[in-house]
Amino acid sequence: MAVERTLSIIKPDATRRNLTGKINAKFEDGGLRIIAQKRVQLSKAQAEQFYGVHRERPFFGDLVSFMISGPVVLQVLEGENAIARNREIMGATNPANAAEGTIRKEFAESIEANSVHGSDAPETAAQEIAFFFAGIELVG
Ligand code: IDP
Repeated sequence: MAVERTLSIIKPDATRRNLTGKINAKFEDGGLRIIAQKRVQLSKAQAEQFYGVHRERPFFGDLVSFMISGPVVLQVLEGENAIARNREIMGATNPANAAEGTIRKEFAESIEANSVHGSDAPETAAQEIAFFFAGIELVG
């Protein structure tokens, strides 16, 4: 297994309910290290670009509106197999299908307001990290 980095976003439904600390504890207890973190308000253009791969999906407009409905916490997580590990800790996209103990099972409100984003592959992780962070901000 290799040490990897992945982009995580704590979404507006979770920041609104003051769940940042509880979600971070799941990452840290799960063996991931938070090597960068910042709380920001995304612009519409940033959210549209970030989720550009979903532009043709019927939920795209609602997803962008949701992602700019309040602050998000952008993070880089590091650890062994971090991309897959983070997706295990997050749980399935739809909380109805998420395993016990996962972030989405415990905290997600719906398939859209599902509390966290995590990169899905090494190439997207590298792109997503570079989209939000400068190299100097990553302190491993
Ligand atoms: P992921 O976040 O688990 O990787 P994706 O399929 O990449 O899932 O979808 C990105 C985000 O779009 C999801 O996390 C969720 O917020 C939203 N989303 C996905 N599918 C639906 C849907 O069917 N309805 C509404 N929102 C959705």
